[in-house]
Amino acid sequence: MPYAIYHFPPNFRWGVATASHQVEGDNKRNQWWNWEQQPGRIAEGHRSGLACNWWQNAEADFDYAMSMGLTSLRLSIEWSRVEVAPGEIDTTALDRYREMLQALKDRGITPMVTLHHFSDPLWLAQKGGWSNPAVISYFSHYVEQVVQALGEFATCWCTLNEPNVYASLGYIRGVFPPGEQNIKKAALVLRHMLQAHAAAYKLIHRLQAAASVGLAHNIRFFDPVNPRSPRDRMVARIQDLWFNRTTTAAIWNGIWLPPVGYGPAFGMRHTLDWIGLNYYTRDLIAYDKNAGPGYGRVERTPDAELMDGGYGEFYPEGLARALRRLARLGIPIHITENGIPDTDDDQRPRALLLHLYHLWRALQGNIPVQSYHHWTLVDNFEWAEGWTLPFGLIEMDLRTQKRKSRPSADLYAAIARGNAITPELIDAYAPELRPLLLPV
Ligand code: IFM
Repeated sequence: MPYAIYHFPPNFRWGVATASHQVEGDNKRNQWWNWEQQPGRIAEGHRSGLACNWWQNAEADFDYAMSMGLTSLRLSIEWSRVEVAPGEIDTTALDRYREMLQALKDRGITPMVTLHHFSDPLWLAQKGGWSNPAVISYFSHYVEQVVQALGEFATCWCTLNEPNVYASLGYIRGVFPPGEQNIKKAALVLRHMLQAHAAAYKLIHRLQAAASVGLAHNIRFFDPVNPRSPRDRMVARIQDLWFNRTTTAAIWNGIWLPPVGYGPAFGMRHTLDWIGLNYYTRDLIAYDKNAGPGYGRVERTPDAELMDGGYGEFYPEGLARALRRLARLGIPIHITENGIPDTDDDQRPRALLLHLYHLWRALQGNIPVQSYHHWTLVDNFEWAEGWTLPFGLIEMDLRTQKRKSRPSADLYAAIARGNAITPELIDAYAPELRPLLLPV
């Protein structure tokens, strides 16, 4: 019987990731809360409501994270709680975040603090949000307050979560607020976000000598349905440029790619100490002149395995591909998100093992990955999809707030505690992977 253990590096960090609006509850002062009240915006008319009640009791879930042997937790600060009106800081909100970060410290968990994860104060949205160039100085002011108040507890800062997703879903597909379909504006929004990132990077380093600053970048592959078709290849490449390449080109190479800009991105080069990877899936793209912006239509091959709720193709190899791509930057990588929506947990154990196997392969190739954060600990509010896509290792009953561990939580805990994938875990959770992971 072949026996091989997939060991991870000694200081590798295992964690989970969350975002304020998805877990805190009662975030009534941001643009998402408003959006949720509008009919037809969220699947099945769902609302974030009390979410996972972290504002009152994140500590109960921190206990779960600790009991699983996790050593890192990515959470975000809710701008609309901290800055209730332009320039008006609510110190009691900052106190609550200090309390949460202290609670993590008490449990031996290191925080990674995201400063913006999709939700904006309503007052900012009313001023045009990220399409208004003034957002860069508004964001800097907010970041300054947060870093000064929380710097005692955190040194790892993630400025923005997925600016490419924010711009695409809010300004091209129109399924996130403000619900626009305007490519020019999407490009402007992305440009301002990246400029705000660069400004925040410099500011945080001025405020905190030990700071390590990065950004969580969502990479989604766009592969041509027919690799021999020049038109399929062309539209797949356009989507890849817009979605995947503009962000790192600006904040690492210091170059604006169209349509976000043209030529040098002054003052933006090398504004990353690390890059965060959020990886979930890929799309196969076919040329279709009626498909709207980009002329690409998403297709699936008949044999493609899909994730629940239309979340896309199950494609774990993409994680290794994305890591190889990011390795070209030559800086440390954190996997800031990776996960799968799966109510009955019949795909997640295999998904976890396969994604971690591809991560392990990347590590063997000396790709400098320092941590893995699973999305997510507890089922939470999945934006326009409401509560229909359960990503949690732990299931939550929205009505009672009762938590129930899924088998994947035990699997992930065992991997984190042992810092390895063992044959026993493969046999117990996904024996069908034996031929791939333990070949004779
Ligand atoms: O829930 C989201 C998260 O807020 C951003 N990245 C993708 C996750 C799953 O869709």
